[in-house]
Amino acid sequence: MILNKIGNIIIVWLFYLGSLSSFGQYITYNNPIIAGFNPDPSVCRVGDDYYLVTSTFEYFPGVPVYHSKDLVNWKMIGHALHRPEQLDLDSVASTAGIYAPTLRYHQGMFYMITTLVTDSKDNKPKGNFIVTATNPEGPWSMPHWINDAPGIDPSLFFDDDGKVYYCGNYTPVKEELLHKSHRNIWVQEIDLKTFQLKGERGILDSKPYFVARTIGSPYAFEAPHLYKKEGLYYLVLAHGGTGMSHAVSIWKSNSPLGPWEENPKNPILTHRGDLILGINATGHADIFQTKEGDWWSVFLAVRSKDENKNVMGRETFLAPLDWSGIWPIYNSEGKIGATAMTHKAPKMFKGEQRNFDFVDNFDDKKLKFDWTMIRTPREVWWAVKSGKLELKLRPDQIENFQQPSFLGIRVPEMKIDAITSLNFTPKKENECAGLAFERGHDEEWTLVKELYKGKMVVSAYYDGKTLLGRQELTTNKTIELKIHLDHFKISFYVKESKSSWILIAKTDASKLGFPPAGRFTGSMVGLYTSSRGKLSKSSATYDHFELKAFANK
Ligand code: 6LW
Repeated sequence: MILNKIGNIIIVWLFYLGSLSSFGQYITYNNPIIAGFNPDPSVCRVGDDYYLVTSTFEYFPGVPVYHSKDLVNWKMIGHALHRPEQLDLDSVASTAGIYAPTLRYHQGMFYMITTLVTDSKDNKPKGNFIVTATNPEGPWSMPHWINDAPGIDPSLFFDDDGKVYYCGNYTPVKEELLHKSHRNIWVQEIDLKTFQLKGERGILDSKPYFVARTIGSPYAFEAPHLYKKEGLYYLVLAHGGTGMSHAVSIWKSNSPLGPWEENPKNPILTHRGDLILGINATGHADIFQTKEGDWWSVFLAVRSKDENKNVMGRETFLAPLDWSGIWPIYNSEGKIGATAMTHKAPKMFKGEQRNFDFVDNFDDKKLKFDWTMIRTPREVWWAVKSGKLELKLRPDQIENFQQPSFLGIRVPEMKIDAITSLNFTPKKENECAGLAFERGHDEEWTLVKELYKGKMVVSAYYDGKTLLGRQELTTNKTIELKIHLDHFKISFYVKESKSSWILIAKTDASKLGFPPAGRFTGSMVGLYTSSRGKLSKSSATYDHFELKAFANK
């Protein structure tokens, strides 16, 4: 009996040790906290609840809203731009669309402020706008466009005297430009009844920074976020562009409109010149305090030891801040001014961190929030019913600037399997259905069932045109399709009932790894149908989709 009890105690203790960083020390968590394409994170706290938003560019719905109680596990609970009438992404180029959002909460209302970037010559509404909601799951309001608000990366700050400030960046006039990416920061009061700016504009000029630092990254001042602590105003911003030179710096002032005094220890966060840790491009930070009084920061980073080698894009990271002195210090217990793959966890975290696998058996009545489309849908071409997903075949193709029947999931690791089971009878050679893997507008691979010379086949294509391999099917029953990515090799498989996986093609995918600065988005993999330029009445059904992520492999 006593032995039994001791045995139980040992077992429980061993289980608990599994979540400790080292023998008897403390609980840790791993970065990224939200894997896959999730750049420009912004957080707000409401009591014990934390909400986070990220950028979505040409993807719909726009701006996912994540919720967490422990800062480590985040669940998508909806989107701030979830209705087509809120967000016109028709013909928007890849990496245009919705840029860096900021999320704030004030007196029962959530405010999400962001920028819609579209071609300067089109007639669409564009620029900076706010949507509001009393429930972060939605519904969110229609956009309130802000007049005379230049630049990108808007944010809001609620002062304790009732005033609210807008802050963003702008490009100086031509004569004052020191560099093609020279940007300054501006702050101005905003009236949230009319959603318009008022009063004078305060400027943080980056010129002294250019003069003082001939090396480093004085250009592209952006992502300004205002905070107040012990009566002082702090302006945190990013600079150096969203690639290898990305950094976060801070200024302080007695007034939200400046003048601003620079932290002599700037930048407070950067992985510039550091390829060893496997984390680069750290920047675009938001800072917040827990209910318990601890300070934390979310920011974007790219997992890679080499600037060209990342498939996921910019992801959301979390790092501890020590703000016991005047200036906040990132990672004061580790490498100061940096982040790490593993940090000591927030107090609320109990030790179990979710993985980034995704499974959908289509048992819900609606599409799960994780599914993402390219551009704004103008008709409903998907239906979830009786444990199946039905996708209509439409003329739009994934390799064109269109709105294809594609539902994608963010790719969360360098090594993944995406598997689906498909029921589809192509009636004409232009009809196809299966899986697609894409990044931005330039890289698309498709693995589709189609008719070829009167026979049912599964074909793998690059860019919709280059045939990589083809397998004839023996029956017209349900098939399984698999795309396997292993770093920069991508392979395509088919399986008929009872047979094993047949490899159709394996190819190099190193173009997926453009430097992050050139690509704001990340990779997506998911379900795809098309009637390739012609009208069709056909549809395909899927019973199952699964994305298996092989972490750190
Ligand atoms: C965003 C800017 C940036 O607006 O990249 O990395 C831009 N930071 O702040 C697009 O995400």
